[in-house]
Amino acid sequence: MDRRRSPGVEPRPLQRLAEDNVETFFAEGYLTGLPVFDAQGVRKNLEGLAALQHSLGGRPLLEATYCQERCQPYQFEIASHPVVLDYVEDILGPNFFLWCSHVVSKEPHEKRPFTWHQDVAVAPIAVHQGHALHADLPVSVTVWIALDDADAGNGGLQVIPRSHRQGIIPHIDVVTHYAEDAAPGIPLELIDEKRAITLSLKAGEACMFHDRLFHGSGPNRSARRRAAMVLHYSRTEAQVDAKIWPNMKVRCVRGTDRFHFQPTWQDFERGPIDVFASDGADVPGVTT
Ligand SMILES: O=C(O)CCC(=O)C(=O)O
Repeated sequence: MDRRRSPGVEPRPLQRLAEDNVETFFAEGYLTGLPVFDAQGVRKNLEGLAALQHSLGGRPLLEATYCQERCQPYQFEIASHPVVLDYVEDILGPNFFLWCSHVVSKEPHEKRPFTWHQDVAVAPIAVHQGHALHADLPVSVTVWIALDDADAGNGGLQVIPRSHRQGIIPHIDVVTHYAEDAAPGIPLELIDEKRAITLSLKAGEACMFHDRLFHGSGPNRSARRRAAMVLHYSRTEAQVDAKIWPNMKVRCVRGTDRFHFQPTWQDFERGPIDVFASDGADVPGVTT
């Protein structure tokens, strides 16, 4: 008998980042092509996505699922997948929480792009006063998991390599060629499109990036849907600005939270959860 295994307990597959992957993350601001789900996992994710969309009235899931991991086991299951957490641990260290997950599903021919932005500039989350971080380290990392195959044809994620070294850029309301609505973004004159690359990912693969990396995505010009699960994790020294996001609760998904700067949740709640509004307004895209 293999004495390292308890009877009935499957060993957890570890897919740690190699040292040179970690170096690449800090040099380029991102890593891509990370395997997470096998074919069976991909199928299960798509079934979960269809059920989630059905439960939300069948509407396109561009905004409706922000932070709904507190009430949607499907979202939480993906966000707490051990392989994902292993990757995150290799960048953030042993203690971190999940503060937001959401599905970005670009339906065929969806015109709306995601404006170029830095997650650190659009999310009011920072290291608590009294704690300091080395300037190269992110407060948060984002993991973007392809639920469908994603590429330049269907509005795959775009990044500007090494842009995370440009500091935090004040964001403005940006109107794009494709959408009339303005969304917070990096002023277009600061975007060097020639340096942008599109990350092509197969369903079940992920990319992860630094919270200062410039990223966004164009319209879906194809007949193929492009759905992704976007996950945001922060080291436990971080705190959300409660004046801006008063209902934000996080879940420590790896290690321990010694600080408790942020309210946490344990059991699934009845949803949808309204995390952003301070004035009782609805979660964008979600009706209560
Ligand atoms: O999935 C996309 O197209 C972009 C998502 C994104 O940038 C974000 O959620 O911060």
